[in-house]
Amino acid sequence: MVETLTAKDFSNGNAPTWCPGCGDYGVLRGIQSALAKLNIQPEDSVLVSGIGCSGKISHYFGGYSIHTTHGRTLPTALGIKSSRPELTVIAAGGDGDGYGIGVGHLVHAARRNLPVTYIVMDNSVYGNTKGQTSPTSPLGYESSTSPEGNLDQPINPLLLAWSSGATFIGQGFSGDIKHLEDLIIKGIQHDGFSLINVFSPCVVFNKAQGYDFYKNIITYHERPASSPQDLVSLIAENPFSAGVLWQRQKDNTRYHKQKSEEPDLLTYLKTRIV
Ligand SMILES: Cc1ncc(C[n+]2csc(CCOP(=O)(O)OP(=O)(O)O)c2C)c(N)n1
Ligand code: SF4
Repeated sequence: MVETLTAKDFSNGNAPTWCPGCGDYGVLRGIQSALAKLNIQPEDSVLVSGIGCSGKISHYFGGYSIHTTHGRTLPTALGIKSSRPELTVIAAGGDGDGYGIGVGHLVHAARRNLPVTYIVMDNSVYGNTKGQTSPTSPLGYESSTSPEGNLDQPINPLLLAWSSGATFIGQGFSGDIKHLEDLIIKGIQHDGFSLINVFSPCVVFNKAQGYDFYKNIITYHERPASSPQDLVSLIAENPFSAGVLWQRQKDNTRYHKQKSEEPDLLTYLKTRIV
């Protein structure tokens, strides 16, 4: 057990292969420093990632990690948390992974409210496959899959999560690591599911939404919305609002009760061996 942890303790020494300037570096750093500040030991933490440039984040993580299949980040993370509740479980992936192919899992993870922190590196593009339009690409966004400009209304992940019952909704920016680190700490401390949407620029395929774009448009909020109406107007006013935007405590007694009553895996397996 390491007494005083630093972000470095959550690196496995592999050098990231992201493009220079990719926003995902900031997210990796935010996760590493948040865990160190919370004094969570690397062996007590798991990072589950999806497929995409963002999915590579688990390759660099110094705790346990799983690089799962496209869009299946959340079911994998929820499975781990259900069987090993004592672990800190972080799920991470891109907007394509989480809001496209995996969007159904977001809805059910929010309903179920298991204490898993879900960090989405939202660059509004499919970076890994060379810049196709994603569920959060703005209207008019031109790519090989929307050569005449995106005609589809982008989804709002925050409102989608809220309407599914999410008890913690935050938004951050990989260009502001200090703020992001604080957001991740609060997400991990929350007794329930937390969604943290992070604007994480793809400097190669979505140049219109680079660091300067976000710096000029983000507004910071000190406190979560006080009512659903407040949340909706906050997001309607500026979808680039950052901070803990929604937080509620839902009765998690059933989860904690089940957790304390469940035998550990080894004990369970022994009962199955005849
Ligand atoms: C089932 C399946 N469908 C499609 C793909 C191809 N694919 C790989 S990554 C990706 C999109 C990734 O975009 P995003 O989740 O936004 O992550 P980014 O690369 O931008 O970080 C796609 C469609 C795949 N690997 N598996
Ligand atoms: S293509 Fe975009 S998302 Fe992928 S590593 Fe490069 S900058 Fe990051």
